Amino acid sequence: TFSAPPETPATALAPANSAIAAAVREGLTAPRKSLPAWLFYDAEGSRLFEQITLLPEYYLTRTERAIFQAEADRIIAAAFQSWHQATGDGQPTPDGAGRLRLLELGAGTATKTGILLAAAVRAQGETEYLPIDVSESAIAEACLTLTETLPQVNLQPQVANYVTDDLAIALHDGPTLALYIGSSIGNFGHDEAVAILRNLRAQLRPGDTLLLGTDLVKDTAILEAAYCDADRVTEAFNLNMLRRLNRELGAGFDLSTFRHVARYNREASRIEMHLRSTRTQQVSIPSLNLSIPFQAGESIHTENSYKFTPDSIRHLLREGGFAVTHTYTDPQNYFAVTLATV
Ligand code: AVJ
Repeated sequence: TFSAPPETPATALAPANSAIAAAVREGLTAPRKSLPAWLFYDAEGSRLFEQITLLPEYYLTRTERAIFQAEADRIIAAAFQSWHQATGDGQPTPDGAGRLRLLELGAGTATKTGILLAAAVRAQGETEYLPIDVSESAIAEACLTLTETLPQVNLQPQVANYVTDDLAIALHDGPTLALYIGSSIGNFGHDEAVAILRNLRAQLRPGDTLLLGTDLVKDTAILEAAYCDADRVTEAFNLNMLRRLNRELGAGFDLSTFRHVARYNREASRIEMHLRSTRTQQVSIPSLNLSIPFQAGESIHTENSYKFTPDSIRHLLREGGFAVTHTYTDPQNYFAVTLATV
């Protein structure tokens, strides 16, 4: 039986905001201010990110897509090969046993995944796809699109947070190809990235594979332009985090007093995004009973985006429990798609 929800005053924070409140309190009261990158993705932030992926400076999405278009059939064949080597099993039987299934961490709207799914369907017909994402609306959109474009794909969506929660993937009588693409792993520092890989590894069996998409170290000017575009879409994306806190926490950020900063930290091998206060000021967040002091020039660190080399990818995967079998890249060596096996 259901009880009526308790009466809540209009000014009270919705329960969904409590994770945001905790993260904001922790990040903005620390000596070096920061906010977690997942706060970018409200409806407006997700829309702005989609716009970023279309920018001429933001080479990541289109480069990874081109790699998938060129290599998808070989990637699917290599996943079968890895399974064959570990288990001795051959191609799927007519009853469907031994079919390759695809699983995706942070599937989002799965726009690039369709290329790999289409290759799997070419190789074996019916293909199971398990998208995992925290955003129910993104998964719903992915499922809607795929149902129309690839009717031979069987969808098993799962709403879960692969960073904070243990994964629970159903057993399967054939190979699994896990996808962690789009440079999503780049938002995490080394230890957290290893933990994510181990969490995935625990759900896989010998001969299963992981396809990892990572951005590569390159010229500083190219990297910084990708995060500081001429149309200032990335600036809007960064500032939207403050707009979100104004709306959802009643915070008093004056957006005109914060500047978008994106710089490549070559020692740490990462792009760092910040919001820099142009003046000394106090920003009140009444719902958190906080007033946050800013000095002129003081910044909030909002994102890290790690850049890799073939060596650093191999080491990270090894620590996570995977061995690299194939590396696919573009002619300019801007982006790497790495296939690794358990
Ligand atoms: C979604 C994490 C891959 O780091 O390139 C794009 C996010 N931030 N522009 C990235 C992002 C600013 C993006 N990832």
